[in-house]
Amino acid sequence: MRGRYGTTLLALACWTLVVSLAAGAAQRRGLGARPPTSEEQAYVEARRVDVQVVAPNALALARVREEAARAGAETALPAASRPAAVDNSMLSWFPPIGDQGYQNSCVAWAAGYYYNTYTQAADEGLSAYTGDRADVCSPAFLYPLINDGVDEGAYLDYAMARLSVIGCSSLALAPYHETDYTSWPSEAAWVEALKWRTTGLYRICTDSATGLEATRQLLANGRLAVVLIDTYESLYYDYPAAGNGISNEVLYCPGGPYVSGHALTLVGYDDAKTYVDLRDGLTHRGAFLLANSWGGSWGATNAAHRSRGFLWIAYDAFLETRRFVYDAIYTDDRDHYRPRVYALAGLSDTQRGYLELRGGAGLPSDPAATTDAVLSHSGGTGLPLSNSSRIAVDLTDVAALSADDRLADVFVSLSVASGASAQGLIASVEFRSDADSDGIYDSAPAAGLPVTVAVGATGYGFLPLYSDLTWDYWAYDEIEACSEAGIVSGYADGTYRPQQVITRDQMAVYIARALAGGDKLVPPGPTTATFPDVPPGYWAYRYVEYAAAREIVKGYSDGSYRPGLRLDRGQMAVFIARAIADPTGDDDLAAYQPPAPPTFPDVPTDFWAYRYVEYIAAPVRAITQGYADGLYHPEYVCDRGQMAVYVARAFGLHR
Ligand SMILES: [Ca+2]
Ligand SMILES: [Ca+2]
Repeated sequence: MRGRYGTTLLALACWTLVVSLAAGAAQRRGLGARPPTSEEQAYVEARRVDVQVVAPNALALARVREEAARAGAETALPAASRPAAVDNSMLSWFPPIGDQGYQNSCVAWAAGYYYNTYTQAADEGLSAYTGDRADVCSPAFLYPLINDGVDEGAYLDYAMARLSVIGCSSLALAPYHETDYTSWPSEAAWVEALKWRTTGLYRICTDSATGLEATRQLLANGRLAVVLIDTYESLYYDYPAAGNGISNEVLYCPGGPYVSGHALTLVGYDDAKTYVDLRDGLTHRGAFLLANSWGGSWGATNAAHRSRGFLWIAYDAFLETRRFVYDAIYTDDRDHYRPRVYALAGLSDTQRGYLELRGGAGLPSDPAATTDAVLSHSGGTGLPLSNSSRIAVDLTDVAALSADDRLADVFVSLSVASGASAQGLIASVEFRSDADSDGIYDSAPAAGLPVTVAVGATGYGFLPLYSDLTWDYWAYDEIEACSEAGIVSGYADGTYRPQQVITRDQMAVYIARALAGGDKLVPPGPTTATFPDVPPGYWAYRYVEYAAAREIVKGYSDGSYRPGLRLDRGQMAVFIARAIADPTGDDDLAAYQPPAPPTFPDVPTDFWAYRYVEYIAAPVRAITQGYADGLYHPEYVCDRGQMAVYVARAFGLHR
């Protein structure tokens, strides 16, 4: 790879020249493969895997047999792993030759239009060759996201890496206009792009015979790859005319002054393709076939002579001492992929290039997993972003979602990099999930939006388990733990109502469920009621009876239970202490020696619930710590948030 961008300075120096040439030429052909930014280089190097050998697949071996059959019955079946010639552009998955015009979007044409169209068409059985705009990937989706807001090209490997994170939408939803290189995709395009996400990023170094063979095998396997080439004037102006490094439509060495970097797509090869290298005067064999994006009237034809737009590059050209064609880059695909969980984020900012947007699962303060950045140094720092068009963030890889689950505890995060001059805004986030994979998505909004995000800070759009909670609510973990254990559930409107005060009948329900191991395991209760004010028909009858049977509740001295009475923190201590004692009730607690002096000044030794409060406050249990003022406040009523904390700690429940 050393030397790949050895001509960077030259490339930059030549850039003005290229633009002026392009603008003045009769045929204005865009180019646009530029070196990576430092961020792009780090990103790619952290993910790209080098491949030395490609094993033949079933298609390659079938092609070998076909080739042998064509050659005649007298030819023995060769022990080859690939045929002598392959042209994947003949397959129905390959789109018609495209034309980038004078926009420098070749990278998006190679990675998006050719590579990903073909890859997805092969996966999903699409007839991309018809050019149906719904079946081909759009360069206009990718290019504005990776060009830094200017029409000066993009980094090929990074474009390929982006396919695995954001995918690429169809041309139908992201029409291509050669004058527009800054408009970001529509919401519909962002969403559609997700189904065509790839995975992985691979490089075959093509500066050796083994690398070239691996590349040929990849093509024989029915795959494509993209490649960067230093374009010289003979290619830019003269190809396919012979002379100056071109013979029999084969480019075998650079000719004329350097013009610019250019991205092309490897579609095939032919071991028998001949050309005469004027430097040695000898006939050589073997060339790769590449698709260009300079329209169908340019270049060579493919094997079917169905279309022009192609270019042959000699095998040996890859091995030139002074490299001008570089490595083969490709990916794997996600088979028949459809996202199960994604978010739509409505974001506003005046400098979109400072934003970093990603998804995650778990609490933002302690995420279980986060996605790759959907936006990062994207599209130029000088251009704005409006929340009127939302951006899709695929959460499928990070969000655990079983078939009957309601989606919760997922988020998108927006960071505004330091250096920005204005804060960002998360105006809205909608989460969509398709747990049963029927293609119909449920929808839920993030809580607590809009959120402004200061420069250098990160903001979140979080989907809580209950719509009235935020991820930083003090009892969030415990409420969730109690919910997962089946001890408490929310209201029909999706709220939890954490500040709602609980009553004595409700507390019996929570305790019974916690002890029994779920609602279904709480028995119906006896035929005769223990408390006259909790008769067999009462809604919480079986729970109160369950708690009474275990001596967790004893009722008042008049024999009543007073089910509708609000539960205070003194009573809560009694419920909890008796429930976690072994056996339940007061037997075990009788031997308990509370500390002296009392832990809380407002729960003295003669307070009626003294030993219970001390029992649950004991460091070994640490179920309560009291308030910041050092008091326990036994007279305060308990709300549903506090209850969840008591129960989760008492029963060792964790999210
Ligand atoms: Ca796919
Ligand atoms: Ca569904």
